[in-house]
Amino acid sequence: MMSFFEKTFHVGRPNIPNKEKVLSKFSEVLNNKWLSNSGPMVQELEHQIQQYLGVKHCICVCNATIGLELLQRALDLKGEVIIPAFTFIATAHSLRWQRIDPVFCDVRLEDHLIDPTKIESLITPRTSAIMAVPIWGQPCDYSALQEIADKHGLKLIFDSAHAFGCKSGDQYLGRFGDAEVFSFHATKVFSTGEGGAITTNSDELAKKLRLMRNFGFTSYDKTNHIGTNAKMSEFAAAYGLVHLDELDSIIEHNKKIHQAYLDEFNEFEELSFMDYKFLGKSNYQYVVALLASEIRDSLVDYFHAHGILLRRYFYPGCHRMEPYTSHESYQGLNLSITEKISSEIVIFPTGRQMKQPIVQQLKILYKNFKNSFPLNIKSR
Ligand code: T4K
Repeated sequence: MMSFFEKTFHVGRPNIPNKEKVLSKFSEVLNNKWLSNSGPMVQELEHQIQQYLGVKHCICVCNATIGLELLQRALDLKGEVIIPAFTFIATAHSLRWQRIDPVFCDVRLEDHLIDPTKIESLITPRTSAIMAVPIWGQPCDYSALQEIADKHGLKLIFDSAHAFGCKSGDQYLGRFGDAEVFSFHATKVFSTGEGGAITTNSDELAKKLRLMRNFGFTSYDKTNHIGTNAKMSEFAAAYGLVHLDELDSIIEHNKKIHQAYLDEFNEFEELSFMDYKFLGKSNYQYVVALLASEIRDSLVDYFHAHGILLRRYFYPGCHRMEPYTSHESYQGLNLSITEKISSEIVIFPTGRQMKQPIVQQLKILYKNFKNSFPLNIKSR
């Protein structure tokens, strides 16, 4: 088939920052002869993130999945932890990797966030924490979650992988609960290639996390904690320092692209784009749409055939993936909203690869899809 576009568009295509500046920073790393173990680049990045988010401590790590595991260990989580079923599988796996059982809670239809009204019935004597996810960079219902956590003596942490640069009201995410974990993966709005950070206002927790990130060493020959190697390299931090300077302009660009999708696709009743109209600020990292489940997969296939790599994040839902789906304790779950969203969701590309005229072209491609699709597309 002749491709509609000359190049391929990816969901998650990195926004590469100024190349000369990146290479110059890499050169500094080489001159420093300091490549890892909390060197000057990591320290500077942590300092700048603390300033940017207005949080007391930022502990950079090698990726968010390891960051989640490190945090769960530092807080001594055990037994069961309640998480949303609608999230990337790393949220669940980070727990199970440490033999903690994720307990899946359903989400809200309107914003895909964990539904606080469904949490209390899932709490058992084995529950040690709630780990919520500000999905698509939308703030969670922090006061409701904190109230439940306090009432039941649970820790409250956030897998904020999507939410760097987002605000709830006038507060940047990064200061809620006991701690939050961000992802700086290549596909994220702010990136260090691979990487992530744990942010917290607790001095004690931050101190423990810093030690545990580096094998538990307190001095050359002494450890006082079990630890692992979760360190970020100096090259990753150097890239991050350049990227951070460009973050606000990337978010501005994403915002315009998001608005172009809303405007261009407005005429299609059956395809609805999420509008980030919450009180606060979005990073517009994900362009999320919902489409009748009977045609969602055909749309994805059609667009892929034309070089537009739409994604079905997070189909089919964590509870429908191994090792959870086959395990008896996850049988008979009623997670109807998670299942509805995962069967209808489709993510469109954004970031610097996208320009407004390309969104207009995508609209034409969508019209062609509708014309070629044999079924009558009804509104959702
Ligand atoms: N919690 C949540 C809620 C998360 O969403 C994530 C990660 C995590 C925790 C864990 O964070 P990390 O441990 O990764 O820091 C991607 C990302 O790998 C993952 O970080 C992200 N969430 C997830 C939502 O998406 P895949 O399997 O979809 O990625 P992949 O390899 O298909 O790449 C996406 C697209 O980007 C492809 O079309 C190729 C393109 N791409 C990718 C890379 C890496 C590029 O053009 N350049 C690149 O360098 O998971």
